[in-house]
Amino acid sequence: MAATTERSGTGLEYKVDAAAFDEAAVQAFERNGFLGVRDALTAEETADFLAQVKALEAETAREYFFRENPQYTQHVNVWRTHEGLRRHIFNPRLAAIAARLSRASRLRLWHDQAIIKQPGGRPTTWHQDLPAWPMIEAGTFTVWIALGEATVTSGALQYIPGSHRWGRLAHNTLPRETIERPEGLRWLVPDEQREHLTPVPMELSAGSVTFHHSLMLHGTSPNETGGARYGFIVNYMPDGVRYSGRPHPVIEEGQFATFDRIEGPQFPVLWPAAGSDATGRG
Ligand SMILES: O=C(O)CCC(=O)C(=O)O
Repeated sequence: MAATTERSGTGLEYKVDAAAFDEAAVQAFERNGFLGVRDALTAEETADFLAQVKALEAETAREYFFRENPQYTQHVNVWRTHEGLRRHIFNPRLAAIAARLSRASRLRLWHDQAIIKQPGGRPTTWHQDLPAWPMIEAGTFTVWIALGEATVTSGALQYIPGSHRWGRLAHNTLPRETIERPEGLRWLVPDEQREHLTPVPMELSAGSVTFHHSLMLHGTSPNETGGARYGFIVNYMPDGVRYSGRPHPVIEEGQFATFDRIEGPQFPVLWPAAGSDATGRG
């Protein structure tokens, strides 16, 4: 795929080669806290990825963490058990873009998850990721991959630009009914930001992706369509991020002491990718 610097009306970048993410693109990511990339996966990759995620749904005996709630279902850390999905999760092109945007020289996998919003799925409540994660540093971040079309009607991600610079916010102190509504956002953010809350929806075609910072405020509308919204998340972690002591499903009890670096074979290095050169084209 050719890399271009064209911009669409939705603010998505068309750049698909890490080398095309110049200093201005990196600074835009740092300023806004998110960046969409159109057609980051090929049609073949997306079709194979989606077929494998649909196969996960049909499994009866799961050897990975699975959770279902009124917002979505999550199949977590499937890279450990599903060889065919691992190649998409370890995709060196995505890891190269992640390394470029984060300016990290070495990135590990924090965890992965298939995230499926069924028809009628409730809004994903406004939140930041970091407060739910067991990390001291805020460097971890996400790529959300659309495996089918994600629209406002089906529950596309929405962001509050710049909110990653507002610190850790206390969404756990507000009930779900409050923070699933855009008005509820007002009670989460610093007082001086209350009048400046304009969510930016990231409508994505299948194979397009959006990256966001771990302190980015994000949520979704409900899925009002008749079909499931299929997304897949890869969470990247710069090497050296430390454990805060908070329990988390992908960390075993006693695996780390507070302030230990989160590392080891359960958190594999995705960048530099095995067999690639430092530009991420390999
Ligand atoms: O897919 C969703 O509905 C929510 C995803 C999310 O919260 C995330 O990417 O951190």
